This record gives sequence, C-alpha cells and structure tokens, in this order.
Amino acid sequence: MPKWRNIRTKMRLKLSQFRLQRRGMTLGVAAAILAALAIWGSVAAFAAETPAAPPAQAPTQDPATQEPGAPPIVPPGFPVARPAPELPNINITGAWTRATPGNSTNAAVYLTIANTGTASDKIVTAESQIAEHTELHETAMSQGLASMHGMDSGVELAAGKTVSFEPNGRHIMLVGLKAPLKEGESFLVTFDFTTSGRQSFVVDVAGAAALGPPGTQSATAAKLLQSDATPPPSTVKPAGSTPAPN
Ligand SMILES: [Cu+2]
Repeated sequence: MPKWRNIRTKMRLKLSQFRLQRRGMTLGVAAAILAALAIWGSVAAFAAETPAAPPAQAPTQDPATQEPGAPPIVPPGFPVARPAPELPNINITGAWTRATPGNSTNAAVYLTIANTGTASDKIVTAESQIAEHTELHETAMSQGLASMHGMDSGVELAAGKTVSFEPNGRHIMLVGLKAPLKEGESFLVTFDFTTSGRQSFVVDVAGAAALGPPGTQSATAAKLLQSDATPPPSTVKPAGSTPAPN
C-alpha cells in the first residue's frame, strides 16, 4: 500500500472521529437542554397545581371592642353589621275605667299594652295618686264564680306580644278611691317595669255600665259577645243593663 494512501486513510479516520466527537458534543448539549426544559416544566406544573392563597379578606372589627368615636376599620362601601340593642318598647293604649256607682270605692282599670321591642319586660307594680292602693289583679272563673287574685309576680311582656287588661281578666285594681270617679274624667296611673322603668298613662272614665273605653263601647261589646262562649249570645244582657264584674 502506498504511503500517501495510508496517510489519507488516517486523515479520513481522524475526520470521522472528529465528526463523531462533534456530534456527540451536540447530542450532549441537546440532552442537557432537554433535561433543563423538563425540570422547568415540572416546576411550572407544580406551581400551577399549588392552590392560590385565599383572597385577603376585608378587615373586620368587633364593635364592642372598638373605641368610641374611632373610625371603623372597614373599606368604604363595605357593609358594616351593627347588632341592634335588645330592648323592650312599651306602648299602652285605650286605658279606661267605669264611673263608680253609689258608695263604691274600688275601680278596675283596663288597657292594652304592646311590647313592640326585641326584648321582654315585666310590669312589676302599678300606682296611682287617686287611690289608697293600686294592685295588679286577675279575675278567674272557678265553679261558675268569678274571683280576683293579685298578680304578685308581675305581668310578663314578651317581645313582640300584646297583653290585654280587660273585663273578666287582668285589671289594675284601685282600692280605696279618695273620690268617686265620674264619667268624662281622667287620671294618671304609673307602671313600674323591670327594664323600661316608670311609665305613666292617662285613664279615661267611661259610664258606670261601659264595656270598653269611651267612644268604643259598642265595638268592645260586640267583641266580647263573639269571644265569650260561656253564656250563649242570646242570654247576654245588652250593654248598659248591669255593670259587668271585674
Ligand atoms: Cu280586682
């Protein structure tokens, strides 16, 4: 074999080795880039799967711990829940009594009392300057007889409820009237409440045989006829014939 051929073969051999090396380097770089991309991809996928942090909530503050006069720490336009104070709201209407016949020194006062508030209350006592004693009474029927007893524990007034003081039921008993009550007169009675304190109201004196406050006798009489099932309506005497019992 001639020598120059040998050299050319060797050169070709070297060239091919160089090419192989270069290809190998290229493959190595490509593998490294692919590996880097794979790692980056998995990191990105992990980040995407991680749940996002919950959105920052608007700061709230307990009004009870907030200093009076301090501005509320609430962004503008954010609704602020302020619990309304739980309080009773007493409304007394239609208080009336009858003119006292003869030498009678006692009288019963009737009225409607509504508690339109959000908390209960209680009538503890009643008082009036026109009588020696002012008591809370209730009439109860026992064996066909009406009897009165004192409501010594007071009268509960549940929130949102109305309590009636009416003939044959609850009433304020004026004992020892200092003067006879005459139709058309009026006087003051004061209730003392557990929560609402003292509240006075005007009592109108109706006729001696009235069944309701002045001006509403017929309406009250009709209501009593419908609601009272004990005596049949045909046997109930018309209003004005005899004074109704307390
Ligand atoms: Cu009584």
